[in-house]
Amino acid sequence: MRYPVIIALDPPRDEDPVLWSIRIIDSLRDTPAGYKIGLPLLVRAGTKGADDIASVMPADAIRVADLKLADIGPVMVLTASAAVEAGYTHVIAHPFIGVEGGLDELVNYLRSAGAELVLLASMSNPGAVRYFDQFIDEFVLMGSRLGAWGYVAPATRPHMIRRVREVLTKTPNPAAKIVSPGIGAQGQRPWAAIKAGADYEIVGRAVTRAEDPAEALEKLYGSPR
Ligand code: BMP
Repeated sequence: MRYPVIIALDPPRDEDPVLWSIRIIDSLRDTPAGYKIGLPLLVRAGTKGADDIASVMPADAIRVADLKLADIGPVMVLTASAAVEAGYTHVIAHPFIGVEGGLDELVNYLRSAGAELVLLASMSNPGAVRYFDQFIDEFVLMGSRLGAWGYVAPATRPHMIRRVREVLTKTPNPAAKIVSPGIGAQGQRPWAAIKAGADYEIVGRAVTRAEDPAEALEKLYGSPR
């Protein structure tokens, strides 16, 4: 891993999602820390396609299934297990559904499958200020009780990343991971989230839509630090 970056594989509508993703992974190989797939890929490629894509990722890559789960426990388990069985190691869920009959069942499943929970602490879109940001402390404390591996926090609002890091210092796992989208296409500069306390920056279009993804990543992040 050369860059603390997770690449978001969101295929454009006019591309074959599997071929498109494999071309990008072939270009970047193990320079990013990991790769993230989400619904744009899954609904087009299915779990078979997601499995084919996971199988070309470097063995030690973080493989995030960005399902943004928000359902009753048993249904989240059905969805998450499809992604985990396709080779993904980290699953993103919404916190606002709460623990009982929701995230508790998801966490039990993930633990039994050797996979990790990533909870949205807030989101990168401007509208998240109105609702998500109001509950960020509670969501982080909830994640801590659940043993979450990490949190999504917005690179577009670095003070919210600092806030998550601050709340984490009051928990048994202050070194929980923070992953931050919002770099490039959403306007934030590379390294801004890392400087605010994130562990990984999530980058999609600024790299994946470039003619040469490897060159684009290098241009954004420069020499490794
Ligand atoms: P891009 O760099 O192209 O803007 O992609 C950002 C990625 O991060 C997308 O896959 C999006 O679903 C995800 N994401 C986000 O942009 N904001 C959030 O708050 C949470 C996300 O998962």
